[in-house]
Amino acid sequence: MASSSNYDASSIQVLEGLEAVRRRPGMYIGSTDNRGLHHLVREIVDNSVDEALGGHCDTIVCSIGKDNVVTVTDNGRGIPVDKHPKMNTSALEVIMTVLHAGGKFGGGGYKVSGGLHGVGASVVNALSEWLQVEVRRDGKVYRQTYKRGVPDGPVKAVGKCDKSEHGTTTKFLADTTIFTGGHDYNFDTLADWFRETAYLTRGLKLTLIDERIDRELTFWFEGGIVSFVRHLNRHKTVVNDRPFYVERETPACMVEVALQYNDSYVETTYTFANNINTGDGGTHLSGFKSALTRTMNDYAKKNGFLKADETLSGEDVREGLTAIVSVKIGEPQFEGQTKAKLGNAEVAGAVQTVVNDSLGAYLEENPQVARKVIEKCINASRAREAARKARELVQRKGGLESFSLPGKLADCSEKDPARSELYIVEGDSAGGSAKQGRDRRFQAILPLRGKILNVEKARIDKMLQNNEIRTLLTALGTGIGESLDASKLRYHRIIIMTDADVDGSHIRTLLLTFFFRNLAELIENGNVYIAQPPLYKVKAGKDERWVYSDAELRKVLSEVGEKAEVQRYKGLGEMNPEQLWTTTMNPENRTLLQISIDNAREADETFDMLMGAAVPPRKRFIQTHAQDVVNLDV
Ligand code: 0RA
Repeated sequence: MASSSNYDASSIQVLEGLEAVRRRPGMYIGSTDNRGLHHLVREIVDNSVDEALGGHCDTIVCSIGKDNVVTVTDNGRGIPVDKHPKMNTSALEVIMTVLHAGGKFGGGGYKVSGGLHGVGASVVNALSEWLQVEVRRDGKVYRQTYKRGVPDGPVKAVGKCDKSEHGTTTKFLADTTIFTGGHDYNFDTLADWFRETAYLTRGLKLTLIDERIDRELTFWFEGGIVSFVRHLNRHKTVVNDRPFYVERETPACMVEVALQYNDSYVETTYTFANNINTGDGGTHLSGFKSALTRTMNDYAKKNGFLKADETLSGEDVREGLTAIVSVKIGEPQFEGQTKAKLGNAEVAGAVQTVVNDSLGAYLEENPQVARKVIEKCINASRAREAARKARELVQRKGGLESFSLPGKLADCSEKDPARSELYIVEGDSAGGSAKQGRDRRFQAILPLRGKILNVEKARIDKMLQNNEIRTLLTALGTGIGESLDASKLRYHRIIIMTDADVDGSHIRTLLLTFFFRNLAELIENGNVYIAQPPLYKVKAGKDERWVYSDAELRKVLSEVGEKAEVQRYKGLGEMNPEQLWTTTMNPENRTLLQISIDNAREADETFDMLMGAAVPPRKRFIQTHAQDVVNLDV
C-alpha cells in the first residue's frame, strides 16, 4: 500500500532529522550553553505567541518546576490532532517530530520565525530527555509523549474537558547530556524577554512562574507598544502626552510604530522584527528615520516654522525621541554577526510610507502637539549649530599646534600616546601629591577643581563653556561628539583617581557620565580606567600592608592577629607622594578598573536615573542601594 511505504519513508526521515539535531544542536539553537537552554523555553513559548498573534489565544503561562520541568500552557485553538493527509499520522505528531513542520500548519498571516528562533517545537523535542504535549479541543484531552524526540506511541484521547475549553500544554525536561551546564534557568532573563514580548503583543497575558524560588510575574499591556513607550519615558517630562501610534498592514509586512518625545536630548529607538529585538537596526529602522525627518521638515515648512532654505537634520528630529518600531514579516532575513539587523529591502519602503502618511496626518490633527515638537526640533538644530561653533573654537584654541596645553596639566615627557597615561585627579592637594609621586616620563597629571558640570542636564554648547571640561578636552586632544577623532587621543590610559568618599564617588560618576555621553568611543576602546586607592593601612610590628576593601581587611586582620593597628585612608591627600605612587600609581602593584560599556542600554538607564532631571527615581535608587555606599565616607 502506497500510504504504508510513505509512512516508512517519512518515519526514517524523522529519525534522521532528530539525529541531526542531536548531533549538531548548535546549528539549530545557537549553542548548548545556558543561552541555548533558554532558547528551548523561548521556542515553545513563541509557538503559543504565534497563536496569540493570530488572535486565537490571550493567555500563556510558563512555569519552571522544582524538578526543572518546564510547562507552557496556552488557551489557543489547540494543535490539531487529526490525521495529516500525507504522513498517515496525526498533525500533532508531525509538528512535534518533523523539522520545520510547524509553519506548514500556520493558518496564514505572519508567522514569527526568525534568527535562532522559529526552528520549531521538534527541535526542542529532540533535545529533551522527555516531552509531553496535551491538547484540549472538541471536549477531549489528547496526549502524546516523546523520549529524545521519539514518540512513545500514537496520540491518545486521555480524558474529557468542557466543550468550550481549548488550548495546548507542553512539558519538557531539557536533556542534560546535551545541556551539560544543567537546568540553570534564570528567572530575570526569562522575565525580561516575557516583558518585551508582552509589550509587543498587545492584550496578551504572559505569566512566568518559578517554583524553585517561589516567584511569579504576569505581564499584560493593554496598550502594547504605546505602553512600552510610556514605560521608557516614565521618569521623563514628556512633550506629547499621548504617544503617536500607527498599525498598518502593507503588502510587504505588518508595520506598528509608537513614539513620544521627552524633554531630554537623548534618543531611544528600539526596533523589532517578528518580536525579535533587532539591536543593530536594519531596513525598518532606516525607513522609519527617513519618514520622520521628511515628515517633520514638510510640516515645519508648510506651517511657516522653517524658511525655505532651512532644514532639520535627522539628529535634530530625533533629539528626545522615544520610539518603538515593530514589523511582522513572512520571511525575515537577519544579517550581521549577531543576526540582529533586518535585511529585507522591501520593508524600508513599507515603513517609510506608513509613517509618512500617518505621522503627517497626526501633526495636522494635533497642531498644539505639532508646534511643541517642531519647536523642540528647531531648538535642537540651533543648539547643534552653536555646539559646532563652540567645538571649533575649543579645537582651534586648544590644538596641539598652538602649544596651549592647559597650565594645570603636568604633562609627561613620553610623546607616544600608547605609552602615556593621564591621571585625572580631584582637587589641588591630591593633584600636588600625584605630581610629586608620579613617574613623569609617562604619567601626566590633570587636577580638576570642584565639581564638573552635571552633564546630563547640559547641552554640548553649555558644557563647552565649562572651564574644567575645556581643560580636560584640550588635554585629551580628541575633540568631542560628532567630530570626535579617537586617533588623536594623547593618552591611551585615562585614569580617574578620586577620593574614597561620597564627594569622590560623585565626581567619578560625573566624569563617567561625561565620557559616556560624549566620548563613548574612548570607553569602547578601553581607554578609560578608575584608580583603586587603598582604604586602609594595617600595621603589625614591622609588617605593613595596604588593604583595598573591607573583605580584604577582615582577611588580613585574621592573618596578622590582634595587635594590628588599622589606619583608614579617607582621601588621596592623606597619603604622601611616595605612598600614592606605591599603592595607586605604580604599574607594578596598582590595580586599575577598566570601564566598559557592556550593556549600553543598562548604563544609559542608570546614568539617566542617577543624573537626570527626575528626582524621585534617583532618591529611590539611593535608598535601595544605601547599604552598598555606607562605607564610602566613614
Ligand atoms: C496549527 C494549526 C492550528 C493551531 C496550531 C497549529 C497551534 C499550534 C500551537 C503551538 C502552541 N500552541 C499552539 N496552538 C495552536 C489551528 C487548527 C485549527 O484550525 O483548529
